[in-house]
Amino acid sequence: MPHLLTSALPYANGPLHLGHLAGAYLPADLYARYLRLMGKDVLWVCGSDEHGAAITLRAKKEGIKPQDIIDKYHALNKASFAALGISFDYYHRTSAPLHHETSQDFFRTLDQKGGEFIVKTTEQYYDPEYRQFLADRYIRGTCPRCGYTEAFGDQCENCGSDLSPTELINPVSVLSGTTPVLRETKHWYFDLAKHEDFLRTWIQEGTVDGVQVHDPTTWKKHVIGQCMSWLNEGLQPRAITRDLDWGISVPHPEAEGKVLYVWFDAPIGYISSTKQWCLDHGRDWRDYWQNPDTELIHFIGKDNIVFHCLIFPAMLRAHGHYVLPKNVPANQFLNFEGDKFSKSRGWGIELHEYVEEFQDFPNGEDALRWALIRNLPEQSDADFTWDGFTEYYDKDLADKLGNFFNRVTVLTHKYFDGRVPTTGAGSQVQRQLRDTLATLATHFEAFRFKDAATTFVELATYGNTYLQEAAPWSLAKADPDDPRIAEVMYDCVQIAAVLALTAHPFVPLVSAKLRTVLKQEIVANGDWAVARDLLASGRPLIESGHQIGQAGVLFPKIVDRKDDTLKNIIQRQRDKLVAALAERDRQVAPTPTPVAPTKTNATILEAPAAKSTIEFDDFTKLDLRTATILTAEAIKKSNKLLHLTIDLGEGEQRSVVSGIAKHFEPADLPGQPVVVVTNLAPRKMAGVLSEAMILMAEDATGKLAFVAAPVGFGNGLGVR
Ligand code: B3M
Ligand code: ZN
Repeated sequence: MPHLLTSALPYANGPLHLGHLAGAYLPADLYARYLRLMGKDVLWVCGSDEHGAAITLRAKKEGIKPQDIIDKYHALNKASFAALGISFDYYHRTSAPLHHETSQDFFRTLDQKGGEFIVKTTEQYYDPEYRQFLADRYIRGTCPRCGYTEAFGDQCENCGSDLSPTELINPVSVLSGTTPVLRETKHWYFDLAKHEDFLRTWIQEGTVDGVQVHDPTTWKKHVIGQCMSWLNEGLQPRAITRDLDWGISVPHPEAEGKVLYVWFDAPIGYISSTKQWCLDHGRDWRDYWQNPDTELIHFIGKDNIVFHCLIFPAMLRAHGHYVLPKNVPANQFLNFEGDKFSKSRGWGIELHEYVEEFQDFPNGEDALRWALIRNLPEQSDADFTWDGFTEYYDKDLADKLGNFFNRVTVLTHKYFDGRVPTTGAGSQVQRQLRDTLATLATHFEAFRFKDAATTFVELATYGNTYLQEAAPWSLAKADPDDPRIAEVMYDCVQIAAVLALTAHPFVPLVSAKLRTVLKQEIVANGDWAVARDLLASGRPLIESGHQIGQAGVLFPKIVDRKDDTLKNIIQRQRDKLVAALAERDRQVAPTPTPVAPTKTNATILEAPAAKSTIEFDDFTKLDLRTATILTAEAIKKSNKLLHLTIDLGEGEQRSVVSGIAKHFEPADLPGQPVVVVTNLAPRKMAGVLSEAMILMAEDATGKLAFVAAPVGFGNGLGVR
């Protein structure tokens, strides 16, 4: 049964960051590596998405050609993936002639079928100065939902709303900076509504024409939820052509000067990538795409769900003969140190930066993979922090995996010259290893990679505890010939062998080193299935008498070391963030004024825009207390900030800078009860130190009110 995996084709218009890696690439890599260990027929394709207005816009901004942009970022992204062990079978590009042909053929087939496309003439924005129609991304204006003044014609990046260009207030052409005019133009629309019933049954029941093709209970709830909300709103025809001069020309006599919409050709990129790999390897691409036995899995981030679960399947269905995805285990988003990744704000770290800046970090590629795997945004948004990175590295890789391996090899050499001792023991450990392999497989097959990582660490913990409690060094002291010593070391070598083998999907670099140390064929070749069958039949993975090597220290700890090299590498990253924050404060950019917010929401002023799901433990980290404002005065340099002193009770006063100047007169504030976060790290704003943050609520008109207990309520107590 062929396994065909795809990962979202990244736009070749900029570098990728850790969030991308955790979304669509690392999970797919874990899955691909697992399947390969299991000896499956796996083909994992990806490539650069090299069309779309984002690329032409960037080229225009930099004064170079779109081709220069895609060449640069295709190479950069491909190299970054390779450096981090992302093991695509093929990384194609959508500018390749094979992809253009494949996409045009696809269009022609749908066109010739009749009934799939609707051709419509509509009014669209046109820039008379540049004499061209404006793609959605070429129009900016004010978002009608949140008032953000820099919204794009298709989406507001501030509130995330999907928009159409004519909804924008005060639209402006990005090309000329002038107000665009409406003009008639003809476009091809894919009649998605026609496929609504098919999609609904396929998503909800997992059946096509009465045949079960997948099990919907294995799909993530948020994926099905998003699909159902689209379906319940009713699907609309989607324009699949654009008036642009960059892209794949529409193969139709009446479509001169038009190109296919990037989201029409990009998913077809999975097919052309497969074709190219098959050409290179003497295989037939139809064995993957047109074979009902194929398990097709799309790895994506949640923003791409609609394209992969509704539009592309409908395209495949309309075309006929193609398999549909068996699952689309879309991930949620990864944030970075509590906020969204943002290049312009210097928030985050790009893959190529990590590779460069961590080149002296021992097994740094694996350290990053591991930190991300332990914290994948599988079911809800997650947050990457350098503290987390340090902790996962030290606790899991150094203390558990590295330490166990090192001790086992050292002790086997000490007591048995590195030869696996002869013994009759091991049934309990054998059972444990069998169970671990089974549990790991279940997690991998259900795309629960975080759980798989936990199971893996638990095995290392089991090994360490076993070794610690059995204490062969004490046994040897009492009686060097105690047969228990051989038993313990034999068992531990078996545990080490399973760890070395199953480490491969998570930390491939280190796994390769560990497997070399053990010098055993099944483990070295990574034959998971063979190992599983051996253990099941009660046989050991590594036979008595087998000679193993020495592991040495694979993961020197970050914390508790005499020299600070590793700590310094991480500290440099923290310093960058402190600098980014200082820059943000310096600019004190006014937040967009809401025009017509749809709901009342409690807001913490100056809080980051990203609101990911947090755990209860995160919430309890906030020290919320009641207080009273004592003094309030304007800050000269800022029309937004006020400098307040607050009384927390029991004589404790603090200085607070709050962005409420536009809403309140300083004279009205003394005596006002407030609720404050008291344990936020102090920081300077407009040159004044702020040692707490005041909580505010915002109503439907954008008016602010204090979140507070009634006047006279006692000060200085915690808030429950
Ligand atoms: N390039 C969008 C993205 O990177 C797009 C994915 C295409 S997958 C077929 O989010
Ligand atoms: Zn908005």
